[in-house]
Amino acid sequence: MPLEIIRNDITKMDTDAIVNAANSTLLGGGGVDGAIHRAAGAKLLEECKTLGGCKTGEAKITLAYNLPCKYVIHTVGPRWAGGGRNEKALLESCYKNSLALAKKYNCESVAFPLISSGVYGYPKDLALKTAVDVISGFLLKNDMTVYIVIFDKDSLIISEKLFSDIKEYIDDCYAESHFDGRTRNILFEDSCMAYSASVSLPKITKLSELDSRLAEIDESFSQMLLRKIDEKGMTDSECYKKANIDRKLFSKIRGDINYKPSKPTVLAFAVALELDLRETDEMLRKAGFALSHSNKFDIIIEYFISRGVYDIILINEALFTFDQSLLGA
Ligand code: AR6
Repeated sequence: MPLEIIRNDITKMDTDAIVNAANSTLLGGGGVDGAIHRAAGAKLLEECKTLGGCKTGEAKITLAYNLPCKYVIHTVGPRWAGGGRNEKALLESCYKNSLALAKKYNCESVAFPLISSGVYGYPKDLALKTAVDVISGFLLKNDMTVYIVIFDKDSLIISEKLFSDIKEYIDDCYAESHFDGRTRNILFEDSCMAYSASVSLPKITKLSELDSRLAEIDESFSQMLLRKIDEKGMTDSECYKKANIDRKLFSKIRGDINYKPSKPTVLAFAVALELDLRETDEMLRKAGFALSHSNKFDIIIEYFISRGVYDIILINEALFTFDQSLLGA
């Protein structure tokens, strides 16, 4: 997945580069800055001393010494002062300049902390939105895997209103699924008994009959995906980028008519193609899956699709908040 939001300690990331939320001296500090310097060892500070500091919104690169990554990109986020002091544009610059440096150093993967959202006081939801907007814009034109690493377990990413709406929807769906489940089982058992009493199963006696049935096989997942891309007037790259699916995986799907995708991959394409619930269900069935009210992941996806909300980043933030795997590869 080109953009992933994960929970981790950034010093453990073995991406090509990690980004440090530093201060303008570049000589270390608290928060993620302190953690990175501790894990990298004293040589990082030695190299930082040669850089002559860094202005807010700008970025500088060093080696990573004892860290598992190759480079550390140091950027200085703005202090939050209520939003009227150009904070958003400065924070955008942090991401843009860091990504440009990562690209210049041929990094294929880079991990960001939520810059400015700790000591510098930037509200976490706004900080995340800016991070996602800038990174997504960059990924439309560049191939790179970018991680946003969230450290503190309890940081609520989506708004409280959306959180409580989704929670209510999940509770309702669970209740409904348990009630339906019981009803459906009874009906199913009854109908099985009636069926076995009255009907003898059709027998396929000859191999040629089996052949002809197999010849009537339905459109595959890969065929449906390519057909829908055409019908929606999208290019392949518009579709896989919107789905947050990487180009290599898309090529595999395109080249293999019988490709078996994972459920999150199918749903990522359904969201990118803005399929309604019926079409989403059809696409899932092609890959052997179905939406179920017995798990939170499916209910959350259904919540968004049924409301016509196809913002994959917002959906992933909601999935992340509810501890579910994300859409995409
Ligand atoms: N891995 C990932 N994220 C982390 C980690 C970690 N190990 N530790 C903290 N965070 P902050 P700022 C998160 O305060 O707001 C320093 O003293 C943290 O939960 O590190 O840009 C500098 O020297 C928060 O969400 O950076 C500057 O003086 C995010 O990283 C000042 O703080 C950023 O929090 C910079 O403040």
